Amino acid sequence: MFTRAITRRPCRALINGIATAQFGEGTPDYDKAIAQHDKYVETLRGLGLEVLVLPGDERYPDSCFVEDPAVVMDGCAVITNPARDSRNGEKFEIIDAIRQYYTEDQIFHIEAPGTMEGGDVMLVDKHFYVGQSDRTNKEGFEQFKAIVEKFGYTASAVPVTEGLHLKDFVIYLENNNMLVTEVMDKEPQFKDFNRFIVPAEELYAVNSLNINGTVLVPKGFPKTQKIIEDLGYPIILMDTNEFRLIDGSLTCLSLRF
Ligand code: CIR
Repeated sequence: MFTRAITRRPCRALINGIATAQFGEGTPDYDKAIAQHDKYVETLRGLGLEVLVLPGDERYPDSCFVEDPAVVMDGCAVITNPARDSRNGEKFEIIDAIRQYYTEDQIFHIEAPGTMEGGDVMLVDKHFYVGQSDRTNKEGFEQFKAIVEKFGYTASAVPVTEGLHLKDFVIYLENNNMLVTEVMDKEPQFKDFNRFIVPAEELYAVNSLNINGTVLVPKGFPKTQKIIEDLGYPIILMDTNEFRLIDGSLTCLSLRF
């Protein structure tokens, strides 16, 4: 059960966020992004979460994607080491927010040469699946595993061969249900889950977000919406179009705990 979330308002420099066009091309519109972000925060609050909204930080175009510079869990927070130069400093800016909820002995750091971003980290019960991607390397994974094992968690690495982060290609919904791409459907570690394949043209909608039983789903992906509705989850459709243009999706916009 989540009770809290940390978010950061988009900054005007958002238009310079890293973009691979994996979910479509274009430049985000700042005013629309702010409106979509406000709605996201309002939605989390409507689902009962206490939401901290940090101010926009113009030094870091991608800093509204707070999921990447930290990983939070019961009793422990890990400040990551984002792989891209333009994002690496975000790890220094998230820490004051983390200190509002965690004591110094609960806060850990991924150190170079390890790299890690939270978009690669997926928790299922007490097990972390960690994407080995362009952004999270083996060293980052090993450091993370050693930290979380002290708190009763386990961790395993999952190869991410398709694009940015693990959670762009697989999302755990609860009750053993998982949304996957064709590639993640074949991942041996996921064989015992109930896997639902999101069609390639709706790739962006894999990254739907379960908040205490209600699933936030990006607007405009009817097949994925139907999969989730047929599973019996109440859903809320979210417009995240401006974030999509720079590879940002629903989970990226918050740290939930
Ligand atoms: C980046 O490339 O780092 C940003 N433009 C998008 C980050 C998305 N974050 C996430 O999926 N957790």
